[in-house]
Amino acid sequence: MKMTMRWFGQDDPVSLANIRQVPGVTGMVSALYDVEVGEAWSVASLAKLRDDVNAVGMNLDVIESISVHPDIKLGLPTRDGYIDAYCESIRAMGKVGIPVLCYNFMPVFDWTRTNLLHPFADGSHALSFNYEELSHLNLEEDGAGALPGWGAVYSKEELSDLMAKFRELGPDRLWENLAYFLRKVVPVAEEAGVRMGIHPDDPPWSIFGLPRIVTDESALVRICKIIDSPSNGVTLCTGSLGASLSNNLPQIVRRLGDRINFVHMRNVSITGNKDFHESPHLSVLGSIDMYQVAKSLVAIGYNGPVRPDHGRMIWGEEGRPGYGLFDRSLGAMYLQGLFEAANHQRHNAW
Ligand code: DNO
Repeated sequence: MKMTMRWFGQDDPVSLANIRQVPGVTGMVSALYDVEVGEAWSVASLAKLRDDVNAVGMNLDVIESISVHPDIKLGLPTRDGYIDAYCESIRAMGKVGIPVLCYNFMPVFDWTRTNLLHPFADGSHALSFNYEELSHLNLEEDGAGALPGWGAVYSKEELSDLMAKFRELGPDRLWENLAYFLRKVVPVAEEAGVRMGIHPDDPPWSIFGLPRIVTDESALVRICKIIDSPSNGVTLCTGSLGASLSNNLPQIVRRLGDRINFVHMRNVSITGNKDFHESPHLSVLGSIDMYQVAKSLVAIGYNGPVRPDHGRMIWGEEGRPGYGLFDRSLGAMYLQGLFEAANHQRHNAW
């Protein structure tokens, strides 16, 4: 595997120069943050991003993400124009030589938490999710700002309208719209030499009555079967899938095999039915056996990008929730230790 880290561009309080100093991290995961959802990404802007990353001696291994316009998810007549733009962005990635694209197909909201400052006894904090608390939120009345992390994203009217449309759409038509999208974009990705990896829904269950379909092993397998191509793959996110006890991560890794195009590794502590908080990466501090995940990835011969996912905020660092430098760096080192051990165990007879 290649150890990578996410970088949110020039406005990220964590600099490329700092990430470069994390031992073993060779690749960067990034995106263009000044393009409207639905617009095509230009070769020139992507080449500039790649050059900025190359200038510190690292590779731009992954684009996370190019957002899928809601009209595509809703299957509206306008979707074809947005899909054409998406294809153009994928072609631009190919031209610039960026091999992996992470995207998601979640309606309205991407990752969802009820608290961005869940406190730990040691003074650090992380993100958490409580189903009961979520069910008391009335976003149509209070706006998206009532949901931590989604402040200024939608106006109240936009939000009510979108939520109503997706509730009416339901999961079956969302599946149809995902298939429609994949049938158009995957051939383009194949030609461009880009491997796509759909990100599981986070958390992996329906929220606010909105359909969420990328939640478990059978959904991921179903997606891979829509088009049987290495360009139509999965982002294995341990923290998203692992928030549900019914997801057996080592089994999912073995079942998906070479259709895993990207890996996010983080741990969660499950504290109740649909309740969890994020935890440090170590297996003993959360509900996920991270070594079993690393071992399974080594067993399938995974050699693509891996990134430490959300860290806690520690040592007084302030910044983007989940994306400080310090705890993610500890995560990167721990994860590399796990992979080193798993590789030895597999390849050397002691
Ligand atoms: C959260 C991330 C997600 C991810 C998207 C991919 O921290 O893992 O926001 O980037 O779902 O499209």
